Amino acid sequence: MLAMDLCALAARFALDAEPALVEPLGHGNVNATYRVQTVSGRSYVLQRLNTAVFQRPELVMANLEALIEHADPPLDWQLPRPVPAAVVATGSSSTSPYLVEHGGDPWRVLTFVEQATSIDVVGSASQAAEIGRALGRFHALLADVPADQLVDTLEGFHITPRYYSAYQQQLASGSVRLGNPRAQWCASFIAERADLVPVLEQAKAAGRLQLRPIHGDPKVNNVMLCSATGCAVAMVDLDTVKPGLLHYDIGDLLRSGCNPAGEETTDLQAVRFDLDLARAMLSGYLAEAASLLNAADREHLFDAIRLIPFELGLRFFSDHLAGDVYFKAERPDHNLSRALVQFRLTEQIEAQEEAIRALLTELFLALQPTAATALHPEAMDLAS
Ligand code: GN1
Ligand code: MG
Repeated sequence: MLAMDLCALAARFALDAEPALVEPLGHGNVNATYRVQTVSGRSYVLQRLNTAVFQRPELVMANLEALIEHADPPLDWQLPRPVPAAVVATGSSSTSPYLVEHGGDPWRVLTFVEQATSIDVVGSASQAAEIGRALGRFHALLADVPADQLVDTLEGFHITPRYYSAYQQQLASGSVRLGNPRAQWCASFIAERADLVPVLEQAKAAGRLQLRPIHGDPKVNNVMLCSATGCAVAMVDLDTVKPGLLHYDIGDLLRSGCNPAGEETTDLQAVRFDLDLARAMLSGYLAEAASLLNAADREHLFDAIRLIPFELGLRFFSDHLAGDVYFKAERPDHNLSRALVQFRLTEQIEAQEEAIRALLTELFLALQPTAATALHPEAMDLAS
C-alpha cells in the first residue's frame, strides 16, 4: 500500500493529530506493521491483522482489552494500548471499536513504546539477562489476569501434536513432494523425533502442567529495551496472549535468544545454542518469576527448550510444503531455510542436554533457602 493511503487509513483512528509519515516497522512474519508519526511528533503502530492466521480479530482485541483491564503494570513498564476508531462506520460488521476495515482486512492502531528499541539477536549476557527478566515480569503481570477473561485467539497454537498430525496428513495426501535433499533431510529429522512431539501436551493432560495466561510469541524482538538504559520497558505483539503453558514462552524465548546466528541466518554451521546466554536469560527470568514454577514445571523445562525450536521447525517446514500460506516468505525456499535453522538448533540443544539440565539444576538450587535458613526459618525473617 502507498504511504499516502496508509496515512489516510491511520487518520480513521482517534490519533492526537494528523498523520504525517508512515514507515514499515519490525520484522513480523504474520501481520503487516508500520510506524505512523503525526504532525505533533507522536508515534503509533498501525497494523493489518492477518486473518489467514487470526480468523477472529475481534477476539484478539478483546483479549488485549482484558489484559489492560486486569494487569496492573508497575510505573516502569508499558502495555501497548489499542486506539479506537475515530468514527465507527454505520453498518460496520466489525464487533470491535478498535478495528477498521480496509481492502477486506481488519486494521488497528496501537500506542507506540517511545524511546525504546528491539533487537533481533542477543549480543551479550547482560542483554540476555534483561530479556529474561522481561518475560519474568510479563508472566508475573499476567498472573493477575483471570484465565477465564481470555479467549483462545489461535486454536492449536503451540499444540505440537496438532502441527504434527497436520503435517502427517500433508504427507499422506500425496499433495506435497519432498523434491530436494534438504526437504528430505527435514522429513527424516521430524520422523526421528515422533516421541518428542507429545511431551508437554501429555504432561498437561495428566494434570502435571497447568494452563496460565501466556504471551505466546515472546521472541526476543518482541521485548522493548529502553534506548537510554537498555532496561526492558515493555513486551509487544500481544495477539497470542491467551491461556497456555509457561513452557511455550520459556522455550520460545530461549530458542530465539540463545542462537547468536539469529533465526533468519542461512549459515547453518553458525547456528548454536549458547549456554552462557541461556544462563543469563534464565537467571533474569527466575529473578522475576521463579515463584510461578512448581516442581513439575521445573522438571519439564528442558523438554520445552528442546520442543519449541523443533515445533517451529515443523511449522516452517509444513508451511513450505503447503506453499507459504502462513508465514510471509521472501523467496521460494525461505520457510525451508528457516526450518533448517530451527532443526539445527534443536540438534545443538540435544547435544548439550546434560549441560542444560545441569544448568537448570544449578539455577534452581541457587533459589533454595540455604541449609541454615531451611533448618531455622527464623533466620530468614532476621535476614529480611
Ligand atoms: C511468528 O509474526 P511474528 O514474527 O511475531 C509466529 C510465531 C513464530 C515466529 C517465528 C502468530 O511471529 O509463533 O515463533 O513467527 N506467530 C504466530 O519468527 O504464528
Ligand atoms: Mg507475533
